[in-house]
Amino acid sequence: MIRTKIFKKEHLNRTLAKRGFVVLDGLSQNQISVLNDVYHTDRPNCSVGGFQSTHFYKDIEYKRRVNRAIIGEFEGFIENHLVNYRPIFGNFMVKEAEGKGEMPLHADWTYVDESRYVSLGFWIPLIDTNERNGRIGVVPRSHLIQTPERGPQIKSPFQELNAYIAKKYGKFLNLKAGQVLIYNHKTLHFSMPNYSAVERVAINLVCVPNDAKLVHYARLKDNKSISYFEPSTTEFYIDYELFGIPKEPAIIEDIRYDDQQFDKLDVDKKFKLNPIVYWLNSIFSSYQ
Ligand SMILES: O=C(O)CCC(=O)C(=O)O
Repeated sequence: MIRTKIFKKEHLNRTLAKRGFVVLDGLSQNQISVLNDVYHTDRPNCSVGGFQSTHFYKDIEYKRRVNRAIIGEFEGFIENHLVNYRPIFGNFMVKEAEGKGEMPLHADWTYVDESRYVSLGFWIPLIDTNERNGRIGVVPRSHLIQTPERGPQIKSPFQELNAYIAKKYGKFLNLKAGQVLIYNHKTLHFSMPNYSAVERVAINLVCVPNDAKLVHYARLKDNKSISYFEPSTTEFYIDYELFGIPKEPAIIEDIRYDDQQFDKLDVDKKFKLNPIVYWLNSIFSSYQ
């Protein structure tokens, strides 16, 4: 049974359950400027000419500082809005100025046993976002049909249809600086390239229920299996190296895994909306 009391406010529980995401006001101007300073202070030089996440930097001390600062700034927010959730890992998501940096449609990694718990992603831009500077988009209701094992190198069953789904069912959110998109980690999302002359820095913070054990899946060996881990501490995420083999804890189990790709018919069936809702969605191109 999935615990449904995630937010203190009942209407937010209903919206999250129905759409897979909610948007709330979050950071003050002062907090935005504190976090901007944290981002810039002693930042390793890691330009990749598009999108980058500080999660994948090699400088562990920088990642630790970033994580501590983000969690520190969100403690009050989490206390005010959520019931028994804890933040486990925060990092910056950056779209370089005039870079390509499109983020294709995806759902985030699995962090908990999703047959019992809901884990949440927070995404917070530090500047106002729009169609030119790397705004984020979500696919409403996609959390209802997601696969439970997601992680590095595990192919999404939607992968071949990313562009189709984003175009037909995606909704852009023109979030203002400091606004918080909170989404079920199963919710499909994507973001646009940053065509503007200003770097777009956003925060991603992972939150899980207090009593949920952490889990991690990754494809490490071959095309037929994925490896299952139970991270014993949140240091696991700080230490993580992009596509590397996690050092701790040891792999608990290799699970047989066959790629499954949905076709357009499956997808349309799964995402099918009531025609009136579909028509309204196409008129209001954004929830903001
Ligand atoms: O920051 C972005 O543009 C994309 C963010 C994203 O996809 C994520 O946080 O998982």
